[in-house]
Amino acid sequence: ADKNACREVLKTLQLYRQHLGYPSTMGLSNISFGLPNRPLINSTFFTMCLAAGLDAPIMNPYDESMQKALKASAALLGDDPCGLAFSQDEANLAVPKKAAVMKTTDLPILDAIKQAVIEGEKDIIVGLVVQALQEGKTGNEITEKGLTAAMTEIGEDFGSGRMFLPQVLLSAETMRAAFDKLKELIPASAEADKGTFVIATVKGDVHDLGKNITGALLANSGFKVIDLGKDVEADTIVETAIQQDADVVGLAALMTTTMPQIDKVIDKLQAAGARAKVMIGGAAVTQDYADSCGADAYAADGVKAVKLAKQIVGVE
Ligand code: B12
Repeated sequence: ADKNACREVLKTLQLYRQHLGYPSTMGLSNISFGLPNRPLINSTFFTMCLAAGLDAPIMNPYDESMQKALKASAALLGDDPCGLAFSQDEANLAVPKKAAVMKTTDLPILDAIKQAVIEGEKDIIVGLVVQALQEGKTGNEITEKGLTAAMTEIGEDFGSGRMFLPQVLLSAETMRAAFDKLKELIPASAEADKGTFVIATVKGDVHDLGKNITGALLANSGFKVIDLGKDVEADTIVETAIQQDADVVGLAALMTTTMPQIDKVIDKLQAAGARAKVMIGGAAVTQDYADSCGADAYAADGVKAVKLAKQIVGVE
């Protein structure tokens, strides 16, 4: 075999693309002639050729390793945005689809919303939320039984390797679209007189779905909610708490790596003499952690957060 053959082919493909720009086609399997493990050599060569600009390979479409190489390359070369198709494929291989998956639109409405979030069906989710409200479901029911239930299942599947990051991202976007519509259709309560609640996801952490839900529930219960967003510097949180004379500062952390940020904010609030009580939440946080870092309250979910906030400001 010619040791330069592979490099020459790649160079040719690149030059061809640069100077001529026509689609290119070529056979692949001669490259492995006489070598052991031909499928491996063929699929490796194939991915190199794709990166160099090959458009139409002549190959056996039923060859599984070539198919996999094609899909993985599409994910890496940006032809499969965010690697979503690749992730869905791999997830289906890891767990064959449950027997008969019903079409989203045939399910009862809250189940349909849950399934649409899991499947990342961004196009239909807003319509489903509107339909659920028309059917008399409340915002809380939709949030709890539809959106949060979906995310809980996604969390389990992500943790156990049945779902991958691109899919979680798509589901998160779908959930956000649903939630934004809900907020638009059910505006926060008019009198925000129960107290001021500053809420944020701590520095280094971009998880904000649960924080948004908690903030919306608080706003709907009569709190003035100042949402600083996600990945927020400790100093920004402390400054806002002081400027706004906040009653409560709510902090979300979803990762073990970002939990120490909670301690940081609490220390800085104390140093600055803020009167606000601190309430913490998010997947990684526990009551034990709250006790150890000196937080005033821990809420496992948004409904609990509202209850505790009312206790803190003395309206319940
Ligand atoms: C969705 C999700 C994402 C989305 C987030 C999208 C978004 N805009 O939020 C994306 C895809 C971006 C993501 C990225 C990552 N993620 Co992620 N993600 C999740 C997942 C699957 C669900 C989280 C969620 O939204 N749940 C639904 C909501 C409704 O629940 P919730 O957040 O818990 O909120 C409720 C309560 O906690 C509480 N609450 C929430 N906030 C607050 C705030 C206050 C003040 C209070 C009182 C209460 C409260 O009330 C809420 C409503 O009832 C979790 C798995 C899990 N088990 O949580 C992993 C998870 C949190 N992610 C994880 C990881 C590792 C990552 C990445 C590092 C992955 C990577 N390799 O890149 C990155 C991190 C990026 C970063 N720097 O932050 C790990 C963390 C592990 C750990 N213990 O540290 C988890 C646990 C998954 C896992 N099992 O490995 N992720």
